[in-house]
Amino acid sequence: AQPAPPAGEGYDVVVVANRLPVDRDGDHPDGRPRWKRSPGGLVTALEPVMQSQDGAWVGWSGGASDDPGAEEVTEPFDEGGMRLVPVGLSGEEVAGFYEGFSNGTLWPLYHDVIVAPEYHRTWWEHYVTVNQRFAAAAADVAAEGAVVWVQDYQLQLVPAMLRARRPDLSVGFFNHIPFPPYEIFAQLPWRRQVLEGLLGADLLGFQRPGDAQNFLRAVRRSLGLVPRQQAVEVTDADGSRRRVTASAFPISIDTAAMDALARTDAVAERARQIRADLGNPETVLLGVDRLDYTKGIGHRLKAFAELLDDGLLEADGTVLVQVATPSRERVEQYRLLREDVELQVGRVNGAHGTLGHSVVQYLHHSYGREEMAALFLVADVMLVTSLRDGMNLVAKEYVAARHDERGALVLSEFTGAADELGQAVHVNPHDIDGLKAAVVQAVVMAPREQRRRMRAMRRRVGEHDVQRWARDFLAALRPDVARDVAEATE
Ligand code: ADQ
Repeated sequence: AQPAPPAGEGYDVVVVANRLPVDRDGDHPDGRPRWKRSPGGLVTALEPVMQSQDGAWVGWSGGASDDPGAEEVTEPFDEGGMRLVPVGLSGEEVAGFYEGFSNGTLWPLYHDVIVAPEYHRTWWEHYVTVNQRFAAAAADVAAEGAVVWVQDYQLQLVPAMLRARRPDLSVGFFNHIPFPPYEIFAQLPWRRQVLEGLLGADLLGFQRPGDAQNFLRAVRRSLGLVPRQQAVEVTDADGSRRRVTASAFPISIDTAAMDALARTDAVAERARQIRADLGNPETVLLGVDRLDYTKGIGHRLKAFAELLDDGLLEADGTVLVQVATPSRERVEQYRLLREDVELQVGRVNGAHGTLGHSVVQYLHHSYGREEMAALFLVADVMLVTSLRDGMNLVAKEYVAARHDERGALVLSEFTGAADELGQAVHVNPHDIDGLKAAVVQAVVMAPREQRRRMRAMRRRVGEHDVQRWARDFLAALRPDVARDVAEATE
């Protein structure tokens, strides 16, 4: 074990995540790297916590992969009121730890094996090495008795590695993706090591109660520990006993910020312009996803194409806008997916488009928050058809943007969001006929019915925002720190 730093040194709250909360944005004239805050709710939620508490964020700067020319930043620096501690990865580690074990093994395994996970011992070795590096970096900056909050599936070994180095810390872990049923999880050749890694935490947070149950069942089946009331008792190397709790903390969005943005004149004007550019169609359907095989984009396009074929949707008056953010483009499965989706889009447009009118507008870009808010306001029907999704924030963003209480949300029951948004039109995306019926139901939904459903969903997302998610997790992990944050940010 590494000794705790001398009193008064180190940071009281440390977040450990695969990525730092900033993206490289070129250089200052004097050659120092310039940073811009990355979009995303996690940063927004944790910023007040970090700023009120002396916070540090440990993560990979992403330098080597995004821009092969850029030199990786390795020295800690201050930005946005927190200490940022970069963890460096070699090219081989990016391939083995990130593209390999994280995105080629764990991601498909934890999403119902939609594509086949690959098991490679070299990838696992990189995963262990890199997790050690993150744990060491966090152990170095954490103050005596600090709270360390580890994020997501790339870092499942960090909790135990951290505890071995620094038993004085309170360690939390949040899994942003599903935790699979044991029958699937059991495929993993390193299942024991992963469970033991996670059990280094005091509190394990999952998106849905079902994910927490899956985890506890895996612990029982694989390690023979018997859970009681969402917790298991573990014995550490020094013989001391400790309780580990696993429960659901459904993540959310910065609801007030999305609501306020969608109410601005600039966004309203942009929404009108987008609709006009689309030819003022009667019905606009929208999909917004990372281009990922978990999102069910193919199922959505198939249902849409059949509705046009059947004449249940009019090609003339209908546009499907599909925004597909480029993602993980160096992983083979993602390249194949992109080809499939683009082929499908071409087919639908070939069959139903006319000169000057494409029925599918396919956009393979990333957009700013304003453009996203405008798109949400344009969308009469929002399509979220994931085959499996930890939460799905797009569904919540759509609801938060619709201050006019209009629009209809078609939502896959395989998302975490479906647990909370009971008034959406729920679908099983594998059932193409059911999906088609749900799309039609959403397209013809009367304004009164839209309003009734949207109001209820807006109430839920309004009350359960990402700030509350962070507060609830922290309160369960360390009530004293949660109280300090509450007082400082009042
Ligand atoms: P993701 O799989 O990335 O997240 P999601 O929850 O939908 O999925 O979040 C995507 C975010 O990216 C949203 O905020 C969305 O607005 C934004 N986005 C998508 N396409 C964009 C584009 N073209 N331009 C700009 N922004 C875009 C993982 C899990 C989810 C879980 C989250 C959070 O897979 O299930 O909800 O983490 O825990």
